[in-house]
Amino acid sequence: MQFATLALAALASVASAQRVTVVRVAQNGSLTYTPNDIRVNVGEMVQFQFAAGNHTVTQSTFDQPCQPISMHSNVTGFHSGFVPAAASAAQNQMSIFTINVTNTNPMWIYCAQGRHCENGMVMVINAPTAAGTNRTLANHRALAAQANTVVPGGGLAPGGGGGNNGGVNGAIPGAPGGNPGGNTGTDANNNPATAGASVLTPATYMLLAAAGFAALL
Ligand SMILES: [Cu+2]
Repeated sequence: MQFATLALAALASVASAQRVTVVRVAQNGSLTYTPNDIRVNVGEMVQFQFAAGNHTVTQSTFDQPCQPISMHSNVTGFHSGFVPAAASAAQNQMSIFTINVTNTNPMWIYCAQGRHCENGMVMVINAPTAAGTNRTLANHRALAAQANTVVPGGGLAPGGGGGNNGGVNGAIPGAPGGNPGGNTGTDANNNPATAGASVLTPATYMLLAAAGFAALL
């Protein structure tokens, strides 16, 4: 209880200075991020709340959905790790993962669990706005349906796989020499891929009392 009170106080002090956009992960057990297409200004935060299941919040490029951005650019990107919501819920708590947005380049995000990404568990922060752009969330999801999920540092996700294992495994991020280093990820303006965000908390997520959370919203 004391921890929960401290955590709430810490968050409240931050929230008073910065706008926080909340994204629910697996709302009602669905394989979704809600909302999944958001605009966030530089200096603002996005807080992912893990509502159910065991999911991740992981950054990819537009062109290679379901795979870490580090596989296809020289950007490390962010990755929440796997977050089992039930473990926190059993303690009347909620796991969250918060990023601080540091530029307005598009950030494409997927869940690295199983085939969630292939099944559409993707989202975007600051999608390209250029007239006629084909780099839309709908098109990204269509690409994701054809992808093979890769877990950062862990190879193909359970249930992933298919025909491209050889090529994919050769570039697993975190493996020695595995980062190709090329700026293959670009946005509509042909800017190199950038992480665009920093992870706010030293640990990848923190726990917060569910009751205190409701009071904030
Ligand atoms: Cu998932």
